[in-house]
Amino acid sequence: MGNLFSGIFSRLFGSKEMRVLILGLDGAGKTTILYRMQVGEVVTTIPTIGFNVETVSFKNLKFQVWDLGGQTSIRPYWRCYYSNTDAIIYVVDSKDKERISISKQELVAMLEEEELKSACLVVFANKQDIDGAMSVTEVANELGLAALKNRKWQIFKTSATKGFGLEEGMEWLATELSTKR
Ligand SMILES: Nc1nc2c(ncn2[C@@H]2O[C@H](COP(=O)(O)OP(=O)(O)OP(=O)(O)O)[C@@H](O)[C@H]2O)c(=O)[nH]1
Ligand SMILES: [Mg+2]
Repeated sequence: MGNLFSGIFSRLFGSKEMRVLILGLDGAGKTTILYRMQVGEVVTTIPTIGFNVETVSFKNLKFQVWDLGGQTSIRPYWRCYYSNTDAIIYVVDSKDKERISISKQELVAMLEEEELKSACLVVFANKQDIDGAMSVTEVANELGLAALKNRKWQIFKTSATKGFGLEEGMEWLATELSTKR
């Protein structure tokens, strides 16, 4: 009886892990964000060649979070991880004005993929602790977010090192994903 109920409850309220990909150009702060979310600390990172994957618990949800390397030569491998993805966290270095158009191109190309059709999108305008960083509105404009069709999306101003904005983003994601099921 207990098992029956716990079975029903876990189906309703989710013991199922949500699959989340963290994508973005190299140096945007993806790995820093993953470990900040998981252990609540700033870890020293090296450029990711391949991926890191961790389980992150938030509220009553469990996320299986994949952090993929963002260097030019390894971006083509992102697509190997797309299937069954519930959400994408797209990380932008708000200080990197030179490469924001490349970041947009990668985002647009990624969102055209059939396998990601129903994934919701959280954009982290990261490194907001740095003077001269683009504002969250500028980042949203540069990425052309307003033009996205048939996509649940939201943008947050974050600093992975100072630790702000990430929780708000996860909160939004948790709400989106629990209503989606
Ligand atoms: N000032 C500041 N620095 C940050 C922030 N987030 C990350 N960094 C720094 O940016 C550098 C790159 O961070 P990573 O997390 O390794 O970047 P990544 O996106 O995983 O890069 P790849 O693995 O190469 O794709 C590190 O030195 C981080 O400490 C932030 O919010 N503010
Ligand atoms: Mg990394």
